[in-house]
Amino acid sequence: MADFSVKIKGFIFNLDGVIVDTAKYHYKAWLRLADEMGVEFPPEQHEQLRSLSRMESLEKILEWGGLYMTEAEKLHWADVKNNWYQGLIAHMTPDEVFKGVLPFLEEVREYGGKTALSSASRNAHTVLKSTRLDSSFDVVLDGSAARKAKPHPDCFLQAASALGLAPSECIVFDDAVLGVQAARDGGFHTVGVGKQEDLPDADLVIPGFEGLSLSDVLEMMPWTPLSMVETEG
Ligand code: GL1
Repeated sequence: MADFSVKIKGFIFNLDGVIVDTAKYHYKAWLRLADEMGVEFPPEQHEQLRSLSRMESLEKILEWGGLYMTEAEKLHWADVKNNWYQGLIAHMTPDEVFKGVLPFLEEVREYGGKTALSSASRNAHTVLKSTRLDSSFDVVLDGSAARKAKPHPDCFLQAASALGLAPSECIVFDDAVLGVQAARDGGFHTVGVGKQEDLPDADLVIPGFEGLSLSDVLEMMPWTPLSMVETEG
């Protein structure tokens, strides 16, 4: 095995669009809401909502449409969107976990790495349950945790702290520009999940986990010498 100088012990994952294909359901529900309000919302614009909480997303849509709502109206419409979204995820199955995720998590465990899921979604636990991932992570933080919004690194700092690790010992996997920025600003190593051109600030960009082993990812990271988690004992 290569000479490993950077000890990576923690792996922190975003949920929607990284682990499961739920970003498309969020888009559908937001699109329905935008339609109701007469706001244009092409798919590429959804990029700007990735990583934002429910209320922040609604406020962005209102801003695009130049619309004003009272706090009570916002709460109402955020609820309406959430009901539509919950209708869409009600029948999710384990098949909707992205290919390659389960073997990757398994490999992380074999190497003795710790895992955390950090999502801005308040539905994260429901999604994990219906896709049978509810016992796949050592730590799960969802959108109900009190924290500053991305690009503030709070969500990842809390995850690292719950794992008992320093940011420099962890890799964050995120599919959004804001997520990558938050992780970088927090001192984490970053893997963007998606397209290189969309995530230029990530240390490494992968299209997904299919066909990628943990060592593939670590070897592609821009560190020399390579790094690997330390196994116990
Ligand atoms: C919220 C937003 C979604 C998405 C997720 C984070 O989810 O509504 O559009 O940005 O956060 O991935 P939720 O409504 O489930 O709390």
